[in-house]
Amino acid sequence: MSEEVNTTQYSADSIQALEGMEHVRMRPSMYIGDVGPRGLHHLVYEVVDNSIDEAMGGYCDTITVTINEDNSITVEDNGRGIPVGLHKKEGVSALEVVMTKIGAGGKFDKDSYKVSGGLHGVGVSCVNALSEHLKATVHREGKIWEQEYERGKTLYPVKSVGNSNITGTIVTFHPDKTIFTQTIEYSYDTLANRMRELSYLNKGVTISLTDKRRKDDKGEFIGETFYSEEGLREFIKFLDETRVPLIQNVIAMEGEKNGIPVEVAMIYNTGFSENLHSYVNNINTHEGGTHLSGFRRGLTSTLKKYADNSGLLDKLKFEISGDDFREGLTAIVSVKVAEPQFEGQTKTKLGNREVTSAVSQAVSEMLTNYLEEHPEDAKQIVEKVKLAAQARHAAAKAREMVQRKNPMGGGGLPGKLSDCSDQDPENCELFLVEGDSAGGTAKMGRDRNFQAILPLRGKILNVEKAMQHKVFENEEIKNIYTALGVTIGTEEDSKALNLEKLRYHKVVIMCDADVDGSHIETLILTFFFRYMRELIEGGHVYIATPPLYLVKKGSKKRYAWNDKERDEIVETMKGGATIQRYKGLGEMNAEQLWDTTMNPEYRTLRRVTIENATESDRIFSMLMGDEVPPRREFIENNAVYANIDA
Ligand code: 0RA
Repeated sequence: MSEEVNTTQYSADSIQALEGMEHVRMRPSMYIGDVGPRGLHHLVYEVVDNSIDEAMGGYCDTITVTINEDNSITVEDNGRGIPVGLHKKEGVSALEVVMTKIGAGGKFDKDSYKVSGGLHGVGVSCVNALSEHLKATVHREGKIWEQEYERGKTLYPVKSVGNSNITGTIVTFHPDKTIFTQTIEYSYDTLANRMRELSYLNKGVTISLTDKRRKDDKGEFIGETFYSEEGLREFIKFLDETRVPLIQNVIAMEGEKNGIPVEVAMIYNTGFSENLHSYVNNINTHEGGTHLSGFRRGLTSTLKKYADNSGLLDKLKFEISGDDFREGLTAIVSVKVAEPQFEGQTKTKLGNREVTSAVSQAVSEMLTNYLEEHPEDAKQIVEKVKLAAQARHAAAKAREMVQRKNPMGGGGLPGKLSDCSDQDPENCELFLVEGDSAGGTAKMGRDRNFQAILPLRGKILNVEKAMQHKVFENEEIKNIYTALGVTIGTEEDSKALNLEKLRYHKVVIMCDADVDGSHIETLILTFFFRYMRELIEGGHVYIATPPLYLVKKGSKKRYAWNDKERDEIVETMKGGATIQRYKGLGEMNAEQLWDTTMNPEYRTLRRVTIENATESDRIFSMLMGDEVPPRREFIENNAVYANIDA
């Protein structure tokens, strides 16, 4: 492992190490993606990943993560402890090398599935470089060892500070405020979601999270412990909690194919959406890739063969397509790849060719067995596929209508759209407004040069409960497609959204700031999430934030977006102020709407992002699905945007 015998290069290498750390501080986004909330949380994942690696090697079963009162983070594991002995090549303790040399982590453990150049796996040294202070404590060889750093610079050589009869590693870091200028406040929910996900992906490992900034009613710190006995099997149950299962069991397998560790779990539900989630080395591959292609291939060929042999599809008049096998399917594919190649816009698409057949074979074997052993379930699945094929046929017709009406196809824009005059999509904004009356106000208030208005009638269709053809037949939804100028199908993927002719680069959902408004907002977001996810991923979807109050005194007018702001304004006006609560957009006049909500100079738009597709999927199916109790609980907890980070 660490002790390579080569002393000649030591000085040159340590200079390089320093340069490496400086480089991380100069170009942090190159290493952790960005320096906003995402990058901030990435630091934690980076440290936890190291402990997970230790757990995957079988050396560690417990990881604890603590958000300390001052927003510093402590990650502790009961692994072997980072080696502290002399690293001959570097001439210092191995611990110091791990903590201060960019890219050193992987060298210690050649067998681990480290992601180099990917999203994670840049190493704990990166976290060190981006922390104003970091302390590493190692329990190993009967002693407690310690070293501290400031902005990646070692404060003292590794020293022993006491005796110990356990082993493990403890890292506490304070993110550097001068790097993370936007915020250094950790989100409990974001970390909890990731720790939960990790516990499903690495069964048998206990991961607990404690938030020392907050206490519950009993005076105890907020926290959760995540542990999964069954891994992906349980993950599927968690994802499909609010859906109605079509078959009795989760179908799952775990094993190695062509030297690639593959884990797959799937179930069918009575719904219509396809929910595929894929991971490589514990990283969510949002853009899919070869492992997902392998899954699809194995699924399609196995089910096709079974259906053909069973004669269940004999009377079907049209060809079954790959999509038909995936309606109402929730599946997770998780592979471990030694040298993953990541491609795609966000570098979350697996490119390694050899993975396709490994996963495809694994799925074929797993599914063939299951279908043979569960003929009743097999029948249910084939029947569902048949229905899906019929519905797709109907949907294709409806979709053609959407395409034909496309402006570029010569069909003209929707009558209800008040378009803007600028022709450059980059400058243009489309406001989706609830109701004709608010639509009218927005039309008067807007800057017609670059702002277009599309009023939507009342409640839009709940796509979570509708079959595809109903979605494409829906007037409001057709209008959204036509107004945006987007079509379905690209050269690469017949189902992908084609954004080439997108007519507005900002699509703004503008609803009342009340319960109904937020419901409509969720309906629209559900539609975007299920049918236009690429639009969200492209950063084109925004939510407008109309004010809640107008505070007036004489000719003085101020707006407030929450109760605290309102009270502060009332205070500064020193008595005699009148407060108007806006119950809806309709109560504002055009000028007020422009001033507060539409004028780029003063408005606040929240960009909708998909922080965690797995979690968003669950939230949408819960919010919009059939089962009422969890939805009510969720809405009562009032966390509609828990994972739609805007
Ligand atoms: C390389 C070798 C050994 C342990 C580790 C890495 C290690 C790294 C981290 C990072 C966080 N927690 C960790 N725990 C262990 C040990 C090699 C040996 O004992 O033979």
